[in-house]
Amino acid sequence: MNLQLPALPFEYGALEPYIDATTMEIHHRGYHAMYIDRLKQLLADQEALQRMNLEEVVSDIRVVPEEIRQEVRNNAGGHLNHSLFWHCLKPGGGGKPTGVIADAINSNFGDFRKFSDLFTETALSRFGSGWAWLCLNSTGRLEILTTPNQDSPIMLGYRPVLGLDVWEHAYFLKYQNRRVEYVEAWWNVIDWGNVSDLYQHCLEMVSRSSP
Ligand code: MN3
Repeated sequence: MNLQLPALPFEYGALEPYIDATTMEIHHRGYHAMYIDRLKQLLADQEALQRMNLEEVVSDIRVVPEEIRQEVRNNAGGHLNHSLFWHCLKPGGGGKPTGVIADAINSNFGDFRKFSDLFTETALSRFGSGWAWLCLNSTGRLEILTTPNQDSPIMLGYRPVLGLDVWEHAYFLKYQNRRVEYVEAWWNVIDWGNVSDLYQHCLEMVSRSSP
């Protein structure tokens, strides 16, 4: 099980002016590291769980003893969700997607504008803390969904390829209560190359797991 804080391939300030350096540092070195530290404590004497990968644990959370299940759910989700969040960001990103993900978005949602409008609407509709996602469902189709707290789409049988953190800790320092401005800014720092590669990988996994 990989319980390491993934290094960011860019400086904390590299996503300015869209996401500020202080927010990035607190988010990565503070929040994400905290989820991992707590998960290590929770799993310290759970040898069977340690032999699984984290996606397996999360996809069938009942394998976790009931007394630690909710906390493992929160912190494992926190680790997986943030690892994907960083993976989908890059300085100078954004614009329209290219590659296989572009064709998939067009065929699932009509065009990029319809997709981005629906994704933004979904991110704004999340009441309180949570996430918006672009995921593959079990048949390999793309779907947009939202999860509360640190729940992972993997818990619902989806494979996420793009995730947006809409917890206030992700934007409050720069945008205060203006989630809509944060979401608009985030479109400028998406790493569509990484999203497209992950989509391709997940599509292969889906076709391998179907009969
Ligand atoms: Mn967060």
